[in-house]
Amino acid sequence: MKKICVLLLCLSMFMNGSAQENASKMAWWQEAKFGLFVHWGPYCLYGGVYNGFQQRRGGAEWIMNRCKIPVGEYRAKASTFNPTKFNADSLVLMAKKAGMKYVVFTTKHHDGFAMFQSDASKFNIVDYTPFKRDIVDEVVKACRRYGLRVGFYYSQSQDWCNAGGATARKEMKEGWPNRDSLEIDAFTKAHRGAWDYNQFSCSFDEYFHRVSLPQMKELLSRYPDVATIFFDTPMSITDKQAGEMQELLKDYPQIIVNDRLKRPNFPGDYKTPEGRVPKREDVVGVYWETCMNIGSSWGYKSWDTQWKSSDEIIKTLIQIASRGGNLLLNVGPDSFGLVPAEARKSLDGVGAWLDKYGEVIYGTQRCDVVVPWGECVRRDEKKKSYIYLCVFDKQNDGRLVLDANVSVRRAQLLNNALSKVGFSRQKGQIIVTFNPEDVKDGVPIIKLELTKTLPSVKLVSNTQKYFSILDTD
Ligand code: JFZ
Repeated sequence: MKKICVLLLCLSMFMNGSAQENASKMAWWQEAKFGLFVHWGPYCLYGGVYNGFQQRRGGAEWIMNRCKIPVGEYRAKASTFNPTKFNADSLVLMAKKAGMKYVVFTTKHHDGFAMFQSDASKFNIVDYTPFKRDIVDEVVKACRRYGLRVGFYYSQSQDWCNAGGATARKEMKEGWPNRDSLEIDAFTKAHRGAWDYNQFSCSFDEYFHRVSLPQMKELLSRYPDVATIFFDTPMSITDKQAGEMQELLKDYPQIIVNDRLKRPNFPGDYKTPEGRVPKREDVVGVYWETCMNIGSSWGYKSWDTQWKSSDEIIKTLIQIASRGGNLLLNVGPDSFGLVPAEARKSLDGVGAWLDKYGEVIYGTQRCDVVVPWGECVRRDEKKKSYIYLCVFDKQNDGRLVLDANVSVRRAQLLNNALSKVGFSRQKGQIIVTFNPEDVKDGVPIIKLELTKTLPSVKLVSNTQKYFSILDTD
């Protein structure tokens, strides 16, 4: 009996230990809340247009697959990639000015082109183009220079130009009106999504050990300070292969890994809902990050018009903070290496707002006070807890009711320190009154200082809970 008690004690100490290690590893990430996603590669040369046709569906970074561009033709296009106006400092300073604390950069997307020098595949920015500069290296150094952490997006399974890489099947009707569409659809059906013989001239396992695993080794050995890895579309990678990839990461225990290496046995450190703010009940007790486009495509789309405004992004940031997550907001640089002006304009507005109201976002916690007129965000400090009331309801008359069993010491309108805010407590509700006329700059935000700290929230990663992430774009 005594031996069992000792064993259980050791186990609980180990579990607590790993939970504590996890919490410290995730601490910067939970504080950061807001990062820049960058999807960039030779697909930007098409801008979502092939043979004069706008691709009919999906992100422009998928154009090779959507339009079934032959490997040789795509490689030839990629060999002209020469983004002479690219400046890593400008990209990272744009993120910093927007209030972003980390950058996640596509080192290799599904097309198989590496944005870094790689001995594992010469299909890369240094060896295959007139540009010859190592873009990943320039981005990493700029992030270090300006104090942002850097993460690598890496497509570990799909690779449409290196033989043996996986190829998710898409029908021609989602690409362009190719007169051979019927024949092509029959071919991709018969060849696991592939549209070019070069794509299956060897096995996936051979590809994985010739390109995928060696490139991850190259990246980790060159940049041991990389902060996060964003794997994507697991496809048919086996647990054994995923285990080999995870084994690589064991030597870098501080790296935060997402949940897309392989499901369900590799849940990673955080969940990755895509393009949306998840339901509260779907993200209880876990770390998570919404990845979202600032336009309508991850990769540069020359005819994009659906740019999110600063106000929309701010509202999304608040909604995500209220549910305890992070926002990874994506830009797609064009063929010159420039971020579209519309994206930069929206990011400038977000940065100006965060300069004033960053305390509502950075380092905050999930708040389970749900209200019909907006969102509540929680902040815990050593001896105090605060709740920020963010009022989205434009028709609000200045009277806010919260079903919250808390006691308030002080209330202030962050938008106007001179404006009076009233509060009272009635039968488990808090009633707050403020003057909406005193708010001239967007979302009214009332900061409630509580008389007591709220019970701490334990978050776990490596959970079995995950979203049904499809292997598609
Ligand atoms: C994948 C990629 O195919 C896409 O190009 C981009 O890189 C994005 C960040 O990740 O696309 C996905 C992955 C998952 C979902 C949707 C698109 N999903 O969970 O619905």
